[in-house]
Amino acid sequence: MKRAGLIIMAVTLMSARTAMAASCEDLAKTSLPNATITLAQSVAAGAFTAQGGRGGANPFADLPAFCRVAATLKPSADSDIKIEVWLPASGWNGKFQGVGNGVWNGNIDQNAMATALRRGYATAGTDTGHEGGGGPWMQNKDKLIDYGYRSVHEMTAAAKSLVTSYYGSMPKFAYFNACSSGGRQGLKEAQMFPDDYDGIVAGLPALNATGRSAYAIHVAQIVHKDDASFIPQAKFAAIHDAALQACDALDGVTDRVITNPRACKFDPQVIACKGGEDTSSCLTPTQVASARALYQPLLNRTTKQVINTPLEVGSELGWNVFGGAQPFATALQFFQFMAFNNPQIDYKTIDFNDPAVLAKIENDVVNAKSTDLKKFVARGGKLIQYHGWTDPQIPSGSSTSYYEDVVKAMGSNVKDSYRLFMVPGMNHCGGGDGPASFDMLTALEQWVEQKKAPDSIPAAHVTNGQPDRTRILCPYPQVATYKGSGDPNSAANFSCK
Ligand SMILES: [Ca+2]
Repeated sequence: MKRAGLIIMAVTLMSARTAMAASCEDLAKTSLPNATITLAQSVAAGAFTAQGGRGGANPFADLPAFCRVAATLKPSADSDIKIEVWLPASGWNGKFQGVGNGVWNGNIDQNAMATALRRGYATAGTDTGHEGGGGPWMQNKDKLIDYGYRSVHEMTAAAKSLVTSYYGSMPKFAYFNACSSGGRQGLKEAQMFPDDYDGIVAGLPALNATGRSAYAIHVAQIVHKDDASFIPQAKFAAIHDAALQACDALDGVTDRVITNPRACKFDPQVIACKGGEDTSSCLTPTQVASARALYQPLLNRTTKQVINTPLEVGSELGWNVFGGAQPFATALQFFQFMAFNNPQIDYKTIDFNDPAVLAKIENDVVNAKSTDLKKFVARGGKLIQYHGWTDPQIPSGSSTSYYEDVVKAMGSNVKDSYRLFMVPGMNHCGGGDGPASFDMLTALEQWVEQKKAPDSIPAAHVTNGQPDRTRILCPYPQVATYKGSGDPNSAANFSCK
């Protein structure tokens, strides 16, 4: 077995890197437009460690040998985009995977790159052109464009060039795979640079990043209107239990997961405190009013248009994100640094009826709301989007609304190129009581490479590394429906309807 494995490895190595291939160190001489290559270095298997990391186990100890390239890209005079490209020294799967970032980005996600590398991918990541979170850089038009969409596009072009130089051939397929702000980056790619990727996984995309920031501040204003309006975190479990009481069984399985929150009517009034009491298991009248308001969208009062969809029934355990003691930091940074150049802004004074504020919330550089996927579809691109119904950071309605808007704009045949999978009981990029463990990239590979469209995707709920419940995820608007008999913890007893 060992000998056969060695021979296969040798053949792979030979077929992966042709006579045209450059050595890793030679990549430093690659000519890339508007770019300076700052590092081209062979890294031995297991030798890579995180910068600044100390103590504890090295999370990269299992990485195979790879060629590590770093570069700085300057598509505009103010740009300062850092990228890294990692190229497997052997066992390359012939493909490229771009990875994305979370929140306001500002660092290269080496963990996501490592995941791609372990699967044999050549991979790239970027800091999107600035360091750290939201800040004064947001007032710089070019830096905002870099963050909004240009950095990922430029990274992709540079990475494909380096892949081609190193292996002597273009990647057979290119994928983008990320969640949160990275999901937003994926949608931006499909909308603006349809030739960059053959397939895109856009998880929990912050596609309405600015509207979401407005909604988070709106929630903070509700719960901090006065002391009585605030809902202490100790009460979230009681609200969640009451929501489950009202909605959990509607899907035929009582499992603390609400399969379709939209099918459910829940009024937090059901746990109103009686006779002037105030305990962690009930809500005072003002707290009932706050809780009701959190389930309502933020509307433009003049046009009645939805600025952002609300937190969904089932998300209550995560309400400290928007409804905690302090406003959601990412949302506040949007108003401090991007919408207004005022780090001292008092969030309580932000008036969502003020046309000047509303105008700032519309931001096509950052948001990814364009429903025109025609070019991406025409070139054969495939897009898998997913979102946890109980996401407390990016209310999941932005994904269902966007999907519905795309179908409206492009017709229902768009499902041959674009599918949305809503994940019941999943929080932000994972976690929760639902089946939050799944492999969207494999589903995408099969769709792109074998034309096998994902009619359902296997998923599991995992406890201590062990799956204790399997389910299927279904293309929206279908939902995983219990067949009515058999083990409800087995995916085999569910179908998409
Ligand atoms: Ca249920």
